[in-house]
Amino acid sequence: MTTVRLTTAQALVRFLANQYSERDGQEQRLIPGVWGIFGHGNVAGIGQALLQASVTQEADLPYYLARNEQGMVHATVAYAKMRDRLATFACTASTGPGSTNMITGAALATTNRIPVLLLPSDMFATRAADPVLQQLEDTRGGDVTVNDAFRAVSKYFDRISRPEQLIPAALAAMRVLTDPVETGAVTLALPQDVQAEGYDWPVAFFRRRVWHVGRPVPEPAAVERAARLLRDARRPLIVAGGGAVYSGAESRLRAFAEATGIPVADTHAGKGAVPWDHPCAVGGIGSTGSYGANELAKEADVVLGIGTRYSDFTTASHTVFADPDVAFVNLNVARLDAVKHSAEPLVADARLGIEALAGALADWEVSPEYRARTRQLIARTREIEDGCFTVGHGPLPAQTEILGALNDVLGDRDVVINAAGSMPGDLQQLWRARDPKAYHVEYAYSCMGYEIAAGVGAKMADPSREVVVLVGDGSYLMMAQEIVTMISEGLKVIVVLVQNHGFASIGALSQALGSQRFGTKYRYRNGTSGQLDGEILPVDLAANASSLGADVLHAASVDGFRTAMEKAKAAARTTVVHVETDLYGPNPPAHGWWDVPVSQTSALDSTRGAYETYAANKLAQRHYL
Ligand SMILES: Cc1ncc(C[n+]2csc(CCOP(=O)(O)OP(=O)(O)O)c2C)c(N)n1
Ligand SMILES: [Mg+2]
Repeated sequence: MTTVRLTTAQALVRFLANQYSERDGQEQRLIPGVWGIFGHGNVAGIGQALLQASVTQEADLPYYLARNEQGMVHATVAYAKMRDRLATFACTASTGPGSTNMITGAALATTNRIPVLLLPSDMFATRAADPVLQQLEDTRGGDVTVNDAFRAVSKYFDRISRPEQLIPAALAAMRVLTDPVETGAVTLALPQDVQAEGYDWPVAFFRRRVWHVGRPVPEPAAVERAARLLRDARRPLIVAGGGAVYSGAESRLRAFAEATGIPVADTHAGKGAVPWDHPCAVGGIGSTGSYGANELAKEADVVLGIGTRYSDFTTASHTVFADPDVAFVNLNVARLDAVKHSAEPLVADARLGIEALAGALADWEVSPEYRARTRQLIARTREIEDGCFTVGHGPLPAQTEILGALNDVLGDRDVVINAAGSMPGDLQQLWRARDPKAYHVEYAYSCMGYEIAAGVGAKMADPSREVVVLVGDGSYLMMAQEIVTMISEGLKVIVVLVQNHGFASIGALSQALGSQRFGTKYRYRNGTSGQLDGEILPVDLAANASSLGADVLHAASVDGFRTAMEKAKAAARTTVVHVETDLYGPNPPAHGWWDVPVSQTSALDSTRGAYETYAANKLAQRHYL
């Protein structure tokens, strides 16, 4: 056997540079680069290996420096999401805090089912100098380290305590990353001494490897059963989720909807699979869903879920589908999702599954009355949306007016990114996406701090698109530092910073649940009440963004915002558009419920009142059995 002597880290770098993914005959690099922040643990191991690779050109694996380890995982998720999960990055972090900073990112990746390869550094395998700086000393066991916390949020975890363990572990990692069912965070913990240890590696370990990303075919009998259910349906509804986008099923989905007349509602991850103005598109569904989609969901007798995991926001906490006899057909590559709500499962790739259903239902369509009903609901929905865009609120604009203006000024291929706060809900109802990559809202983990870091990854994934990060002041304060990475990497991103001095989202939720917006404003502590409801704080987030290297534009009105956006689009550098909006809305009218429990017993009138409403709403909640 021909071998080559390398350190474990050098071997890993060489291995990663030779991995490819392939779907439908199209190959691309699976891991085209490595994000990192160095410290002890990786500076001399992976750090040396990456330097050597770039100096000697023995491996093509560029290195990108992030400012926060959580941020680099978010950037990686955004990149992989834009690339339909066919490419991702590796992320290397130093021992202890550097590594555990990645855990939130890992959880986000796994929740969203997006591949990321995490390489936290770990304690000495030899334990020669224990306890080393940043080492958790656990009296329960000598092999416990902080990296064990990754196990709960990783789809694959291994600790490489000897160099040769890397061979099976690296292969397993690639298997999981490229498996549409299994994918998520993959973590290989790398003890710092093992990273630097030399070993004679079989040369074949480094050969070019192509990981075929499959399209599992549906079982003919399952197609038959699913088609039978749909044929009998009088008021069917499609719920399009992220799986429809990741599998590239958009054109099939449009054609299927057109041919059958089944209306298509979308989740955050599925928005844009069918363009907003398509005759079958009825908009977002669920807790923050649109009027039309939720009305159709109430009446639906058969729901065809395509690539959806049915989160509580999608089902309005199990209330949106209200027909007592509603039945489900779930087309999903993951059996986990296919069987949800006692569905007739169609376990398959979304594109192939739709093709099969289209074939089986070629001579079938919904009634003309149902098509008319859909048209009528779409028209009413449009009126509601247009109303949100033109409320004429003052003196500060309403957020919905800003979103309306943004919708106007952006092109079909421009990407909007968002994750947490009041914007995801507003966007799910109001955003008019024509392209599935144009709507990039992370709403599985809804992680504050994703937005700006994700802007970095999305722009890297497709530099030909304008990337627009929508970020609230709360999320901005949580993680804005990757603006510096945009500047250093020369990535032009537009950041729309929506300043409302607190949490519009959780404030409104708190109010609705009887908690009186307690602790949801960024205010001075009030000497009289003792609460955080004093004067507005003298923070200047625009100055902060400017200090990080971005160009900054201010907008004080909707028209001013349009002008600023035109300038930002014309700019070559990362530009932050700072706009103040009213913390109190108005936001779009709610057409769905979200189950957030209210205290059953309370000394406060507001809570007692909210509990009565809660208990009444709860009556509509059901299992779909
Ligand atoms: C990391 C994280 N912490 C807490 C939350 C809970 N949370 C959801 S929205 C929100 C407030 C967001 O504030 P901001 O970004 O200003 O948006 P706004 O609600 O004002 O639109 C909070 C605290 C979260 N989603 N993520
Ligand atoms: Mg805010």
